[in-house]
Amino acid sequence: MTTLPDVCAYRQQRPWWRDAVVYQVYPRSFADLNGDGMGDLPGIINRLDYLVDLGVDAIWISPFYASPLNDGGYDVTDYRMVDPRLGSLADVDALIARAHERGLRVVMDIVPNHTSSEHAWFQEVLQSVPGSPAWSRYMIREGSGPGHDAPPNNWRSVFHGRGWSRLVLADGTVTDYWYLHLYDDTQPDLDWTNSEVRAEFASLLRFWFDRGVDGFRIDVAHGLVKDPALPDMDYASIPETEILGVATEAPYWDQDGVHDIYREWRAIADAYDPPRILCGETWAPSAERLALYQRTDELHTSFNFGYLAAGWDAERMRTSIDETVANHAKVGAPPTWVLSNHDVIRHATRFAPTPDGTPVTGPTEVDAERGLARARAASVFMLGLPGSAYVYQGEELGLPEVFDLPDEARQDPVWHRSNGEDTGRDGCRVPIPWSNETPNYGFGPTEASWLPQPKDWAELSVANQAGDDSSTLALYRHMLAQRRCEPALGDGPMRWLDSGFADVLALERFTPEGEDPSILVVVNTSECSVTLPTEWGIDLLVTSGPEVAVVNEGGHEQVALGAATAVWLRGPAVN
Ligand code: TEU
Repeated sequence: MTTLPDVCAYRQQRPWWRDAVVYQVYPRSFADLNGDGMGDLPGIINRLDYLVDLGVDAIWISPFYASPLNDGGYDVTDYRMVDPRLGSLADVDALIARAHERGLRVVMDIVPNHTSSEHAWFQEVLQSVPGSPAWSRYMIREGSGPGHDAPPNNWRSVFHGRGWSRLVLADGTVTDYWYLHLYDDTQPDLDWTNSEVRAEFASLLRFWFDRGVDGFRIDVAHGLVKDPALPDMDYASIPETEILGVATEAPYWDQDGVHDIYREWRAIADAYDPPRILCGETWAPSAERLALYQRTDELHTSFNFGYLAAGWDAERMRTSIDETVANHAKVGAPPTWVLSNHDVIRHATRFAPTPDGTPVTGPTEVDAERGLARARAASVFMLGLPGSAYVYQGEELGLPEVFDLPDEARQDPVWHRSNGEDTGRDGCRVPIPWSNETPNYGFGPTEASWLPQPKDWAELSVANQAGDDSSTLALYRHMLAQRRCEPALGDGPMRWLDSGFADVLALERFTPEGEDPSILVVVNTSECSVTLPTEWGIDLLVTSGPEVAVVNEGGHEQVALGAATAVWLRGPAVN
């Protein structure tokens, strides 16, 4: 067993989550121990040493509750039970214990916006007469128009198609009522004005906190409360550039009332010793609105999707960083950063150039090599930003998005609901290649794999990268080890430096006390090599790729930073 080295003494003085690098495990695709082709909790336990060697502080595990898996586990039938295909409650206990022994924290995922339609509460709806108390736990409303055969309003599902489905009871009675599902029609939205719903989720938090879980990532944290007037949504106003269409103003997103729920949850989390943490999957229309969720009596952190959406574009990255840092400072919260997760195209592919220069929003031809160089640079830059950050399983291997999955293998409801127009999110969920051996690269002990892996993944496997100093895995390990012991990194101040080039972002990280060396975090998003100012020195701590050299111009040593490359430089002590 290996244990995580302590973070530097300076950082030990503040709560872990302010600096943490949190590794997202998508459990079905991480490691399969029982050989059924689906990753499981014992598989995660088996790979904890890998995560310790990688140097992350915590793992966040996407849902492993009992579920029919219509939406990869984000459709929960029983929030107190583990999907038997993934393990048992005893496995959760063992996972927490084994992780804690190694110094790793464990964050679970809670899904409060909706349940599965197979959840006992929704089954009760289907068995009872209109207006029964069971109905008031969900967003069920009378249909409009003659015969009530039109939905109550025009809201759409994030997964394409209508956001409402007509309620048909278990005995086949077609009612005048419709239920809201902002996602799949097997994911009915709960009604958070119902006190039983509130009490149940408070009880669920305690159930898992009592077992030792360190915190929760809250699914669709911005969506629980809906405008009670249910006004139509103005879909025409959503900008075309809007990534995923969920960070926009809507009568079902980011309603003020949602903050009351998190005040209640924070009090629950704070009552534990050590206090448990809450992190929102919060899509907000602006950095200002996002920061409100991190007020001192609400969530500890939220995902910062504004930065993810900024892409590989220096100007947009800089604007997002400025807005994020300024707005988080107003509420005293650390910013967070993320580039990939189980819902978006992996950033090694998303940032890749395309033949006609159009952004990668779906299957397309890309320059994968350039994409990987950019992704590595983007990650080096992100992990130097102030606050905490998320790493999605496989990004430390530089995995690309898998665009060419056979249609019959696809499982994402987005694929089915869009009639194949939107290929969905399966391409970022392909099981991890651990070894370089086929059939499934050590994902599990049999040939089975719930999604097929590409033929050329042996070279991207952990086994192949582990001994190669130039690999993406080696880069992440080195970078995370440096980040742990540099007081100026993690949470703390930053200031911009002028690189002299619009496409080269440079910032300085330092401790307010100024006793420690500052760290310069620099990324070149252009396609040309640039020479950095002499004053920045040549003490290279981390380099994202091979195109970094120390050159001597006119007797001064300077760093020449290649295209699509990022570095951390150790600067002088500030003050
Ligand atoms: O995602 C919230 C969300 O709205 C999007 O990220 C969404 O998945 C995407 O737009 C679809 O194209 C969360 C989970 O992360 C996601 O996996 C779930 O499917 C969703 O909630 C529903 O629970």
